[in-house]
Order: sequence, then structure tokens, then C-alpha cells
Amino acid sequence: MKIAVLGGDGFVGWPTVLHLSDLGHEVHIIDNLSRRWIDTELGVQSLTPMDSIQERCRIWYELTGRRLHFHLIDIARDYQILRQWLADHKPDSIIHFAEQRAAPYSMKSDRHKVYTVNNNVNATHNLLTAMVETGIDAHLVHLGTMGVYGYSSVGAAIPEGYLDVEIENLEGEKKGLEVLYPTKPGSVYHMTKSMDQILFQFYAQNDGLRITDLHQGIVWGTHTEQTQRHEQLINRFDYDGDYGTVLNRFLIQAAIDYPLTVHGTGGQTRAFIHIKDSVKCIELALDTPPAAGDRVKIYNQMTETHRIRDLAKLISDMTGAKIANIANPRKEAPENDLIVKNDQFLALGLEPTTLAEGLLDEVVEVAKKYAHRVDRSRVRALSAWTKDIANRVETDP
Ligand code: NAD
Ligand code: USQ
Repeated sequence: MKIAVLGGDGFVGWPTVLHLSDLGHEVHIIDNLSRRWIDTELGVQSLTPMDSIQERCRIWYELTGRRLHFHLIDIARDYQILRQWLADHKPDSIIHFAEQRAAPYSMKSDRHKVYTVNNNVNATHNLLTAMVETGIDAHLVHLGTMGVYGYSSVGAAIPEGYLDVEIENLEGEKKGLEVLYPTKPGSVYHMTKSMDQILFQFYAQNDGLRITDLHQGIVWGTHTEQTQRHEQLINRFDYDGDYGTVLNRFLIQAAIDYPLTVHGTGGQTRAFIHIKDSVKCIELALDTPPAAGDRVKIYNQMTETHRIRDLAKLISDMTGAKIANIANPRKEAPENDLIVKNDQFLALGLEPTTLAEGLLDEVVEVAKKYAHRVDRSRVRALSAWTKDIANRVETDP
């Protein structure tokens, strides 16, 4: 297949590009490199030393003889260029990673909120309308998030996208209705992903676009089989307070002898998936597209759920790191349960990498190896969800 990977320079995008190229597909990376600019804005860098996208592509070609094609396009701002690119290249599949994906970054200031909404909503809508306008028959696979649902539990499993409800009509008869599972986003970033869902629903129903939306949990880990083939193919690893996700942050905190920053009591339960499984799930989703006219196909792309304080304890027991319960900069439930259905990927043959298998490798191979590159002053998460919380976070010792 000819596959366009939008956001192919990012943390999940890059290993996906290599995996698909390794399978023999013709892969085109479209990226505006905004993530690299945001590193510059924040004064941080990936824990792992990342080469330019052009250099990464060159190394892959030298190793495998397979070409990766890079196109510098801002899909949120350069609508005409995106449309022309799709008309010229007519990809069979499009994978859409190209959004601002950090919840803390999206809550830093009004400017960051505006940027995140403009970037993410325009990126998705531009892509959908360009697909209709050019008439290409590509399968669109989007990376969504488990976080669109919020984390208030009623003790029932979160289904894969849809919920059957019963409502009473004016005649008093009970009628069945299938609805998108209700969203309750907990950040501006998660809100944009909830908006994406409505855009997908509209374009699938109105124009027959074939769309798969992967509601992914928190991705942890760094390496995949392909990124390990050469030092210069290494994946990015974010550890800072805005982009670092919780488990990867705990790993690097343990490696630099920094107390594990548990927000509040750490009673938050979240869904997780290893980067290798994330890449595999995308391959499985590409292989099983919906038909034109089908509803959007939604998968829960996660393999395990864990409570944050249990993760901290696990890493502390493994490494001897101290745990610090700090004032939570976010507005979120202090404790929640989370049960998630992920039957579809298991049925397609996914064999999950568990924390128990992968964690020690990450500590030794990545966190300890690159610990010298960490700027300790950028580890603390300071982006507060409200002005009231900001006062509390700043006064926290
Ligand atoms: P990332 O920030 O590392 O990568 C996103 C890439 O998209 C970057 O290379 C960036 O430059 C590019 N991009 C952003 N806006 C663009 C635009 N307007 N035009 C062109 N390129 C643009 O993020 P990631 O961690 O790789 O996540 C990829 C996707 O998966 C995101 O949509 C995210 O919401 C979703 N996701 C990630 C996680 C996770 O834990 N990392 C979990 C669930 C879902
Ligand atoms: N947390 C801590 N300590 C930290 C960092 C985070 O206790 O040092 C807590 C947070 O308060 C939160 C939980 O850990 O309760 C998860 O935070 P996170 O930063 O790991 O994840 P999140 O902000 O939800 O976002 C990440 C990705 C995002 C993706 C989402 C999947 O950045 O792109 O959509 O995970 S999900 O969480 O399922 O929505």
C-alpha cells in the first residue's frame, strides 16, 4: 500500500513509519515539525538524541534500501497544499497523528489553548474535507484517546465507541438507540479529540469516508524492533513536565534520583499500552478497514490499566526511588476505577507486552543510558488547570 503518515516525525509516528516500511509499504511522512519547535519554545529536548527527519530517513535507506519520503506540510494551515498533495499522490491509507497531544501544554495559557484547538480541529477537518474534495478512496486511521471519556466510573466497562441506550418516545414506547459513548474530556487537548469524533461521524455518514478511530491509552516505552536497528533511528522520549507521560517520567525520575512525582494521592487509574503494541495495533487496523457507508470503526487501543500510586510503588521497589505526593496541578478526580473493553484487537491477534516484561529493559536501556541529558529543572510539571490551582502549585514546597 501507499501510506501517508501525518505526524510521522513524532513519538508514535516515527516507529509506525519504520514498521510499515519494513512490511514493504510505500511510506510518505507528512509533518510540519511543530513538535521540534515546541521543544525549542519550552527549552527542553528529547531524552534520546534525535537526528533530523531527513537524516533518519537517510539512515533507514542505507540500512534497508527502502525509501521514506518526507513532505514538510502544516496540515492545519496549508489546506491547499494538503489537498494538492492528496490529489497527486492518492494514498491507499492515511494515518493521522498530526495533532498537539499534550494535555499540560494545552492548559498552559490562553495562547496554548487557542493553538491546540486551532491546530487539532483544523488539522482533522482539513484532512476530511480534502479527502472528499479529491475523491480519493483512502482508509483514514486516526489516533484518538481514551481520555475523551473522562474517568468517572459507574462500574461498567467502557465499550469500543458505541453505547446502546433505550429512550421512551411520545407514545410511551421504549426505543433502542445507538450513540457515541458520551465524552467528558479533562483538558483542552482531550476536548479537541472529542470534537474530532463528531467530525468523523459526520464525514462517514455524509460522504461515505472509511474511518477508523483508535482510542489509545498512555503509550510507554521507547524502542521497537526497527528503532533499535541503528542508534540514529532511535525514537524520541519526552520526560519534561508538559510532554512526558507518567510512566516514562517515573522511569527517568528514578534514573536521576528525583522523587517520583505522584499527583495527589495517585488514586487516578489510567489505561496503558507499550509503543510496540501501539505500532502493531495500527498495522492490524490498516488491515481491517470499514466499508464505505459503515459507521466509524472505533477500537480501544490499550492493554492494561494501572493506578498511578501502584506504578510509583512498582518503580520504587525496582529502583529504590523515593515517592513524593505533590499537589495535583490538574483538575481531575483524585480516585477512579477504570474498566475498558479491548476485545477487538485481542481478537485480531494482539499479544500485549506487559509492564512486568518491558519495564526493566526501559530502566536500563534508556533511562539510565541517557540520564546525563536530563535537565532536572524541567522535570516538574507546572502547567495548572485553573488559576486557583496555579496558586496552590506555586506555593507547594
Ligand atoms: P507527538 O507530538 O510526538 O507527534 C505528533 C507529530 O505531529 C509531531 O511530529 C508534530 O510535529 C506533528 N504535527 C502536529 N501538528 C501538525 C500539523 N498541523 N501539521 C503537520 N504535522 C503536525 O505525539 P505522539 O505522542 O506521537 O502522538 C501521536 C498521536 O497519538 C496524537 O494525535 C496523540 O493525540 C495520540 N496519542 C498519543 C498518546 C501518547 O501517550 N503519546 C496516547 C494516546 C493517543
Ligand atoms: N501524573 C502524575 N505524575 C506525573 C505526571 C502525570 O501523577 O508526573 C498523573 C496525571 O495527573 C494523570 C495521569 O498521571 O492523572 C496521566 O497523565 P499523563 O501525562 O501520563 O497522560 P495524559 O495527560 O492523559 O496524556 C497522555 C498523552 C495523550 C494521550 C493520553 C491517553 O500525552 O496524548 O491522549 O495520555 S489517555 O490518558 O488515555 O487519555
